Amino acid sequence: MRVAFLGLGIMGHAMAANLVKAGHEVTVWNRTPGKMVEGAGIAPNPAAAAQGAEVVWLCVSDTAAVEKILFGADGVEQSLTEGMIIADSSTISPSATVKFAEKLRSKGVSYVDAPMTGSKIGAANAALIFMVGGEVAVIERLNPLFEAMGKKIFRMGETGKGQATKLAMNLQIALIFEGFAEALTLATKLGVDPRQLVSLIEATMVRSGVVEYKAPFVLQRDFTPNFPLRLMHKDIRLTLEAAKEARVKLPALETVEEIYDLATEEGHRDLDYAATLTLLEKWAGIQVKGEAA
Ligand code: NA7
Repeated sequence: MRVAFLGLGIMGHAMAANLVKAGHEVTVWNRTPGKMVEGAGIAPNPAAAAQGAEVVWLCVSDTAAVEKILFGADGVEQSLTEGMIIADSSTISPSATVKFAEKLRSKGVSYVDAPMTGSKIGAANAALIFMVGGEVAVIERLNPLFEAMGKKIFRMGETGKGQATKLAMNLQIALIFEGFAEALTLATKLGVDPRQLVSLIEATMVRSGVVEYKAPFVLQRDFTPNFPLRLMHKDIRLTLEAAKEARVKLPALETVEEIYDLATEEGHRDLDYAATLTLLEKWAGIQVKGEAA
C-alpha cells in the first residue's frame, strides 16, 4: 500500500521501518528534519507526504501535534482524496479524535484511532497490540499494515473508542505501579528485603504483568526510559480530562497525578515513569535496594 508515515519518534520510527520491511511504499515526515527510514521516501511537510497516499499514519506526542499535522499550514488536509484513510497511533484525547474524524468524514476520508501497547521493544519486533476504533470495513483494509507492525488488533468500537481504551489501560499501569512502589517503600522501611517481597508477589495473586516487567529494572535502580515519565504524565492528564468531560471521578489517579507533577519538578520527566519511586523513597528516608542491606 502507499503509506505516508508522520512522526519518527521512538515508536514511529520502528513502525515505519516495519512497513518498509513488509514491502509497502512508504513516505515519511518528521517535524525535526534529519530523521529518516531506510527504504522510505522523505517529504518536507505533512501535505507533501500525504500526496497520493492511500493511508496516512500518524504517531506523534499529543493532541495538539495531531491537530496541527492534520489541519495546520501544509497539513494533511491539503492533500486529502476521496477514500483515503487516516490512522492515528498517537495517544490523544478521545473527544478530539471524534471531532477530527467528523471534519474529515465530510471530505470522504475515513479515520481510525489505533493507539498501541508493547513499548519500544514491541515496536521494533512488530509485536505491538493495537486497540482500534473505526468502521469494521475500514479497519479490514488496514489489516496488512497492522500485521506488518503488530501481533494483535482489538476493535473496541467506533472511532474514539481506541483512545478511550488506551486511557483506561494506562490508568491501570500507573496505579498498579504506584501500588508496587508504595509496597516496596513501606516494606524496605520496615526492614523487609525488597527482593524477597518481589519473590512473594510473583508467587501469589498480587502478581501482575506490570510488576513482572518493572521489578528487575527497579531492583537495579535502572530508570532509563522504556516508557518516559513525561508521556505517562501526559496520559494521566488526558485521562483526567476525559473523565471530567464524562463526569467520572478518579480519586486515585488524581493523587497519582500529583506525584507525577512533583517528579517532573524534580527533573525526572525524561526518565522512566518508574522513577516516581524515588519520591516515595525521599519522603520515607530510605532507598529500595536489590541487594540485601
Ligand atoms: P517520542 O519518541 O517522544 O516522539 C514524539 C514524536 O512526535 C516525534 O516524532 C516528534 O517530532 C513528534 N512531535 C511532537 N510534537 C510535535 C508537533 N507539535 N508537531 C509535529 N510533530 C511533533 O514519542 P513516542 O514515539 O514514544 O510516542 C509517540 C506516541 O505514541 C505518543 O502519543 C505516546 O504516548 C504513544 P520531533 O522529532 O520532536 O520533531
